[in-house]
Formats: sequence, C-alpha cells, structure tokens
Amino acid sequence: MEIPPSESACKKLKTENGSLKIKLQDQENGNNIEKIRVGSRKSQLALFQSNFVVDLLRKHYKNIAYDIVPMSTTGDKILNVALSKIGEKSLFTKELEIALEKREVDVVVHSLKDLPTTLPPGMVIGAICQRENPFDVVVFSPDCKCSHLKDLPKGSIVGTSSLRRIAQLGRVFPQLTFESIRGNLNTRLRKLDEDKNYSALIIAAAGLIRLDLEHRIGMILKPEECMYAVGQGALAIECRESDVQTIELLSQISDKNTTLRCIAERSFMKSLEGGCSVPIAVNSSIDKNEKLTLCGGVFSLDGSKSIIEELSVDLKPTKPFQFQVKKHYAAIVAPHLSHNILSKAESLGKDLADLFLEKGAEAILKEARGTTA
Ligand code: DPM
Repeated sequence: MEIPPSESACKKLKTENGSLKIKLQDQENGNNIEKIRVGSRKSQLALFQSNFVVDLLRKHYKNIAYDIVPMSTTGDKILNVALSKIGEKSLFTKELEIALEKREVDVVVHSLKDLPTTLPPGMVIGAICQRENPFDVVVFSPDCKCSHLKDLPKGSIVGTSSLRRIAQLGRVFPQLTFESIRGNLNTRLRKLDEDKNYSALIIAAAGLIRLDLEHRIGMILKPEECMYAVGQGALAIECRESDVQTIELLSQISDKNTTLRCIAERSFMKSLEGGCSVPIAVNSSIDKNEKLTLCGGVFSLDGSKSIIEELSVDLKPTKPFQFQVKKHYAAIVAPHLSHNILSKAESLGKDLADLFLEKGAEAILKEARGTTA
C-alpha cells in the first residue's frame, strides 16, 4: 500500500533561499504564498492553458492572487521557417525560462511536448495536469468533401511541419504531399480555410478541444497511422527547483497517471537523445491493474525505416512510500508520489530506449539528425 507523506513531512521542506516575495500567512489554507505570477506565451492557446492552470489552482488556493504575464518567444517570432530547421531546442520556452530564472515569474505553463527533456539548470516541471486527448487529428479544408485521409486525391497537400507526423503518415498514405505550415493554431486554420493550397492539416486534438474547435476535427488518427509526440496533450508547469513552496502547492493539481505516463515517455526520448528534430513517437496507457504500457516508434524521415516496440511495467508499489524531494524524473518532480513508482515509470522509458538501440535505432536517428541539422 502506498502511504502519502504526512503533513509534517511536507512542512520539513526547506523554503526557497532569499525569496522575499513569500510571506508567511494564510496558514489555514495549507500554504503561505500570497501571489503567483504565471509566465505564458501570448497565443490564444497558450493564454487559455495558463488560465486553465490558474483556475485549477484557484480551486485549491482561493486566497492567493494570480497574475498572468504574457511574453513572446523565438518560436512565435520566426514564422517562416520549419520547426525542425530552426535548430533551437527551447524555441517556445527560452524567454519564459529567463523570466523564471530572474524571478519575474514564479511558474510557467507549457504544452509538455514543447519542453525539452533536459531543462536549464535549476528548473523543473513542478506538476503535470490531467492529459487531454493526446492524439493527432485531421482538419479538412472546407472545400474538401473527404472524411478520411485515404480519400484525398493523389498529390493533395497536407499541412504540418512535424517530421514525426510526416514520417508516419507518409508510410500509410503515400499519395499525399506534406508541406510545412507554421503559426499558431488560429493562423493555421485561417491558412487552411483561405489559402486553398492545403487540403487538410494535421493538428493535435488537445489544442482544438481546448479552443472549443472540436467541430473542426475531421478524423482522429489511430496509433497504427500516427502515434503522438512525447508529452502531447499534457500541460506542464515549470518552476524553480529550489522553490519548494511552489512545488508543494503545485502537487495539488498534478495528475498521477498523466505524470507517470509522461515520465516514461520523456525518459524514452531522453535516452534516445531525441528532440523535435527527429521522428520519435509514443503511445502510452495505464490500465485498471496499474500496468503502464509504453509503445514507442522511431522512423526515418521518409518513413521507409522504422522500429516500433512496446514494454510494460506493473506500477503497484513494491515498497512502502519512499519520500523524495530533490530527485527529478526526466525533469519532473512529484514529491507527493513514491520514489518506487516514479522510478519504475522512468526505468520503463529507459528500458524501451535500450531495446530500440539494440534494434538499431541509432542509425535511423543519426541519419534523421544529419538531414535536419
Ligand atoms: C512540437 C511539434 C509541434 C508543436 C512537433 C510534433 C507541431 C508542429 C507542426 C514539438 N510542438 O508534434 O511532432 O505540426 O507544425 C504544438 C501544438 C501543441 C503544443 C500544436 C500541434 C498543442 C497540443 C498539446 C506545436 N505544441 O501539435 O498541433 O498541448 O500537446
């Protein structure tokens, strides 16, 4: 049986060094933070996500004031270059992380899939919220009468700049031509509706659902057609590793199963040294018997070579609650969960990556990296 850490154990955590902002009050509410400043990108989706997290926090901590601080990132500024060509790993996160480091903000809300597996020194993912649908979907142009990618005429142009999507979908739908499309979700949909160049777009279901655009989903891609990106559909809250008060507070909005799945996925990607410049995809689940299954895929850019393998682990605790604060698992901290199960999830990702390396994944990845570098 897993026993959560006691109140008194939580209180033993050190407070952040020299943080004058934090005043000891509101003890009744179980925390002593007065205000939380939330760094966010400026896009409609990013602001929605930041507000979503603030609403979750507000349910648990009514007396804290919340301030959303919108910022632009490199990824928002460079719009005419394919993602994989920019060669910058922390494209959508760097400016926000600088603000976090300078203590201009306390937390930053990200789409987990945009967060590299290694964060800048001193930064961690303090919580991951319950995952939205992680799959990719097809949005058809309003002129297109199709309801399935297989029905699109030969040479139809499908917009996405994700190598992961192109590599997988090119195998299943060889008649299609993939073209880069950049910009935030609304910009992409406008281009699809107005440009007449694209017959369809491939987009993450999560973004559409969050922006109330579910009606634009033409088809949901199955894992046999396209597995999703590591962390897709999950929101991550980044904070300073030393800010234990914020980490403790964030644990209230962390979702256990999403956290464990994402630790496994990120550990897989980290062990393969993958980023958004190589086609790596996953599909994970936790069943009612607490079995965590991670399926991974590594593809050559044209999809001609692939390795797809899966491994499972029983997450039922095999040891009494093991308290841990400092250690993080693929940059994720979760002091309210036992080290025993967190490390099982992390090892699953690593073991799967080892299996991939045995099966020759390095050659496929090297070739993909060489082409996109
Ligand atoms: C990353 C990729 C894309 C985003 C690459 C990938 C898609 C780029 C494109 C790492 N970040 O998925 O293989 O198709 O041109 C992004 C989206 C979301 C977070 C939008 C999307 C929303 C969904 C979520 C862009 N980042 O993928 O359609 O919360 O996971």
